Amino acid sequence: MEKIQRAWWKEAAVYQIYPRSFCDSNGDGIGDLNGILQKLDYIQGLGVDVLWLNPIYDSPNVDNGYDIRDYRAILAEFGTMEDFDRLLEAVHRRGMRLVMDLVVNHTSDQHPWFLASRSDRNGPMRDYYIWKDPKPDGGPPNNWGGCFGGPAWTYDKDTGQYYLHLFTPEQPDLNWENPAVRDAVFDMMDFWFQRGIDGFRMDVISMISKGGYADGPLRADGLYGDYTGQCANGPRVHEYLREMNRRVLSRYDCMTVGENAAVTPELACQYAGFDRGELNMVFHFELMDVDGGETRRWELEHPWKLTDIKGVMTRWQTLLDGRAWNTLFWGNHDQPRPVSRFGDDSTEESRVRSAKMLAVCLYLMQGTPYIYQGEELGMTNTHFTSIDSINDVQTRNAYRERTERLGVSHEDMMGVINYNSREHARTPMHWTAGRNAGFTDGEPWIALNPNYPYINAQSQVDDPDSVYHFYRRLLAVRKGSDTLLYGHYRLLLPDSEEIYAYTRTLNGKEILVVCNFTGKEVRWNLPDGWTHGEILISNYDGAGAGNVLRPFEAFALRRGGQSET
Ligand code: TEU
Ligand code: CA
Repeated sequence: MEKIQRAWWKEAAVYQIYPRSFCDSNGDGIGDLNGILQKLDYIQGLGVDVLWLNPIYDSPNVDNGYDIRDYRAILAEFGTMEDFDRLLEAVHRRGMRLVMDLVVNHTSDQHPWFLASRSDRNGPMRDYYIWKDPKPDGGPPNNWGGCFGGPAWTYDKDTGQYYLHLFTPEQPDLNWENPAVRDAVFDMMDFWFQRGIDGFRMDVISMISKGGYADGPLRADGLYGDYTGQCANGPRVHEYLREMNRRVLSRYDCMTVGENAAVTPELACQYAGFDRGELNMVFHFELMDVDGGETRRWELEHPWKLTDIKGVMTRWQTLLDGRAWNTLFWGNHDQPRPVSRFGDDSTEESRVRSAKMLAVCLYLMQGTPYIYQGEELGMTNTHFTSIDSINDVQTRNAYRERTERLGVSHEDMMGVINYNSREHARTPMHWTAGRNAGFTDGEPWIALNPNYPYINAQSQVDDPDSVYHFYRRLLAVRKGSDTLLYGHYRLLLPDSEEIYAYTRTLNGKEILVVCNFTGKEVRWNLPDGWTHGEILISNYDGAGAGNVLRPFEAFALRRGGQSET
């Protein structure tokens, strides 16, 4: 018998909440902590175990909370520390856990550390951030461009130096080489663990150790150099994470997930290896990049192939097995809506069918599922006609840079924004068919997707055939099966551009997962030995037997005569 290394965070499913867009309890148009509190029954009903909240700390909101002004205070729009404690208590009372976003690659430029740092070249906090002298010609220290447009360096004329910001100028990078910075961060993490939280999702944590400051290779847009080679997976990143683990994480029964840009499966086994004393798991970007959605985000064409998805997932499933733990996600607050991107939202029938199919395909693999709010309803991309209606700083900056400096037309740019902007994920959650989808009694901070009258939680909770109920059943099936939780993954039909099929195997037990990624009927044959299998879940009635898969058909089958116990 193969021994299973159990952990609660391996068996859990995570529900990601973007608090600003989840539920507004006081009519100011902005989602808040009391709004989340009101929806805990709904969340628990889905069968998830962990809530991950995007940043709720005090922030000037240049990047919706990813620019933190005070790590120990709640953003006033979201509520108070008392509201937070009440929410945490209610989550725990329900047997669920709560994970916070940890944003410590950078702070807001309004953080007292940065105000002090920028005020005095010789002051004690100067080295909290990364300051460099200008080049002899007065220009920035190197050619790096920021992830959200413009150069990665901003000049401070009072002190005559440039500071580094991998994102916007309002998000200066902390200098992790300074032990005082690490002390301050670890202290702050401890503050939240003492309040009772259950873990952290760590924003761009693979970037905290900078390896050098030479010019980078020119990016595809030709405007700036790419910093990834020197900033991602830098020389001291594992040392820092081990120190964090030793000093903070190891003292709590917590879960951690790093957001690791430019991580490979090999590197993931270092960041999240079972014996490494760093993190529990990492988010990689390879699935989000099968259509060029990350590395070529604003290019006009974004075709993808099923064999590329299989290639990515199979490598991660195989190389991490027994060594580290996978995260499973089709989207998050930085991505367009998965059913619009990888499924088919063109008709109601295909939307529902393909949303369910995508869930079967991914969440029955080995790893912890992360479900982004609204995905369980099959929420779709919306439609933007003007850049002025868009709030997201990345999208706005990209629009400006590409129309003004690269000559891209308004129509082309809106076309790619309508495919790929992170704004699609940030439209408010659909609760009801009523005014503002029940998100707010006031004026929503961001326009709703107009399809809420027919895609909303209320109607789906009442409908056993809904995407919501399908997610609920799927998570229950996963949780009830050690084979699905811990089994080994093996890909079938590697060359098919239509069918994704794989097995999960553990101690002689076997489950087959089959998904038709197309909106057409596809001929296929059940592999030998599966004809008397038991259907664990299916998005059609009575599926699986014939030699045709119906449009977006998906099911999981347990080998005949086997049971879980
Ligand atoms: O995102 C990090 C990141 O790599 C982003 O560049 C992401 O890939 C981008 O949105 C898509 O091109 C994290 C957060 O998830 C994001 O919301 C923040 O804006 C960013 O860090 C800065 O804190
Ligand atoms: Ca509010």
